[in-house]
Amino acid sequence: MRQSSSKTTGNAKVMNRLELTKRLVARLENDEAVIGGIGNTNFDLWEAGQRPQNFYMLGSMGLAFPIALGVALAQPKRRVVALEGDGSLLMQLGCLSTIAALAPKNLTMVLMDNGIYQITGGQATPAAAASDLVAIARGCGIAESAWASDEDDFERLVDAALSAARPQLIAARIDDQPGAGATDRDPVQIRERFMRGLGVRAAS
Ligand SMILES: Cc1ncc(C[n+]2csc(CCOP(=O)(O)OP(=O)(O)O)c2C)c(N)n1
Repeated sequence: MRQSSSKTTGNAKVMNRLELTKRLVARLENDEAVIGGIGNTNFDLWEAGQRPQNFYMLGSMGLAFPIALGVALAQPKRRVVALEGDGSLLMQLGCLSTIAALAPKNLTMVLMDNGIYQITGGQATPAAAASDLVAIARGCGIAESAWASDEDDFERLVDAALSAARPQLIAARIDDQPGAGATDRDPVQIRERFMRGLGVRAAS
């Protein structure tokens, strides 16, 4: 029997990662930590304005949400936001169950879904054809997971997430544009700046 695709992004508008990242950063008012995933989420976070509370993951896919989970647990009074690409999340889907089980009150996940591995040449991800990552997140136990229907809806979801009491996942369909900025390729400097930004390292 032929099965129809279970992908249900509905009428979600195709948006732009940099535009959404700028809108997100503009709504931060309380020294929130922001974790950018490898590659494009990182690059657009950098371009949206550098902050000492930003961490830019280099090298490995799928670690933005797990790193953000650690920060959220370590600093429960601080809001933590993580930005990740769809291909990277697919590499590390198990983190969604871990996050649902630990249920930090202060963690917001933003998924930038272009359906491709843009930075390595635009290969289609398997999820693009068949899987709905919001449905997967809900199935993992992150009940408050939603597709943003457009930019205004994205901002509304961000505002709600920043005062929510359960982990949130906001997914956005995005175009195939590469990231705009380019982070420093210096992991030690990135880590040290972030730790100072979070107040766990004295300024030197
Ligand atoms: C574990 C691992 N596998 C493969 C790579 C090579 N790689 C780096 S970025 C990337 C694609 C990332 O895709 P996605 O997260 O969807 O972001 P996009 O490039 O589409 O913005 C790949 C395959 C890597 N860095 N780490």
